[in-house]
Amino acid sequence: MQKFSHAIVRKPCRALAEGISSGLYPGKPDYELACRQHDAYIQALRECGVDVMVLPADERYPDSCFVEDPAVLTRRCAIITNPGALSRNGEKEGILEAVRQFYPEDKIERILPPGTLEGGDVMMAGDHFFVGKSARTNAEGIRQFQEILEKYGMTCTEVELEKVLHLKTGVNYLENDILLTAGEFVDKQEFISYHRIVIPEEEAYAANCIWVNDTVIIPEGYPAVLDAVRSCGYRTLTVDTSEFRKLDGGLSCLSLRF
Ligand code: CIR
Repeated sequence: MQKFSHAIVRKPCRALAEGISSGLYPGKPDYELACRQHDAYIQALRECGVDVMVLPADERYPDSCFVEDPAVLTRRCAIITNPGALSRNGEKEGILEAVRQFYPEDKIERILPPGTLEGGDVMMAGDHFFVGKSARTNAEGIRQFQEILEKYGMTCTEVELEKVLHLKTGVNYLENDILLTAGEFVDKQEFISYHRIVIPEEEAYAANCIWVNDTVIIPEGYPAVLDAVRSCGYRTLTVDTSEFRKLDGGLSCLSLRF
């Protein structure tokens, strides 16, 4: 199934090592290695049939390679978010420029202060969206997001986060009613109607896989997740994300797919 034809990524910058980190995965990212891993990531997206727009590194924003957070791109509109992390808030302007090349001005919406929202808290399941209330995404951001979706005939469900950074840190939709779930999302009422693949604690990071046109891209080094996804019948590709993991970043964070 061909669903995504485009992706937007931004090259990691040298300031990457100064990005926000919870310390869950220790160490500072190595810039050169991060660039090689990022190139491999782009290659994997291309193998899934998407045309990848590669934005230049932006040294002003250490976390700017995580392009998923300043925008949400849907079939019907683009939403420029208002990232809750102060050091990242300005990333929205750079992503707006890129988004303008794909969406007409009247289909570009914005989350405005005091609302905050980051794309990592938004999981798309067809025309329905799950949105995490987190340290980065507040109630007003979710209210605005819901209002925008309604305007375009789409819907959303709010999910209260307890522990993780973003919603998609722990739950990701692989299409076909299948979810990858870890930790606090395994038993969440909101996901009960889906077929849930439960990820063992020691592989929780790999809950953040991405479905791209019937291929699932999985972080390298998570054999239980790889097996589970393969047994659902998906073609799989693996990409090493060790340097992005040190900043709590995963596969979904590194691109906007649409
Ligand atoms: C941050 O804390 O904002 C970055 N270091 C990681 C962002 C990861 N993005 C995502 O989960 N969508």
